[in-house]
Amino acid sequence: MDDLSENAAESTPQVDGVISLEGEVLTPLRISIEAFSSFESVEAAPFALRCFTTNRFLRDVGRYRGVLLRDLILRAGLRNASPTDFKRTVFVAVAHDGYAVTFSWHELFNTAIGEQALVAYECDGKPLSVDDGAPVLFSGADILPAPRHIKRLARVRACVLSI
Ligand SMILES: Nc1nc2c(c(=O)[nH]1)N[C@H]1C(S)=C(S)[C@@H](COP(=O)(O)O)O[C@H]1N2
Ligand SMILES: [Mo]
Repeated sequence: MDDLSENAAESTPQVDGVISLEGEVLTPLRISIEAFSSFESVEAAPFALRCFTTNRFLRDVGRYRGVLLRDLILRAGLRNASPTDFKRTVFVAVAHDGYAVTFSWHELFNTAIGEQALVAYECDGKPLSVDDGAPVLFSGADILPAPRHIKRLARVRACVLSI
């Protein structure tokens, strides 16, 4: 399969290490971790993984390296049929097991959260394996990191909310 192909369909099977950008984007994409080298990489600070629901400490996590979620979204391009669509766009990030979380356009493109929301492929200089949860979507500016620490990210869907 191409590292970067332009024909992600809803029925596309989920493949380990390949992330689909889909929904209300200009060009639905499938991007493999190998193609991440064509994006600028960013490094996150080490942190304590703590569950939101139980407040339980799970473990310490080292320095993730990855690409910004917003850069992946920009590669697919946001649809803007009406010039204010982006202001009510949300992104649903879905893992292989169906676990899903949201990010809003505002968070990613107009707050500090977007500067630390990354899809990680390395931790402490070592490649993350599928067993480690790769690719991991991690929101480094969240108060409690576990809910938006998504293991085995499969796809990101852009949805323009209706009012
Ligand atoms: N893919 C996926 N990622 C996930 C979850 C999940 O169910 N599936 N649960 C989240 C929650 S609520 C917690 S507390 C942590 C648990 O991390 P652990 O299973 O690595 O200890 O993973 C987060 N990331
Ligand atoms: Mo959790």
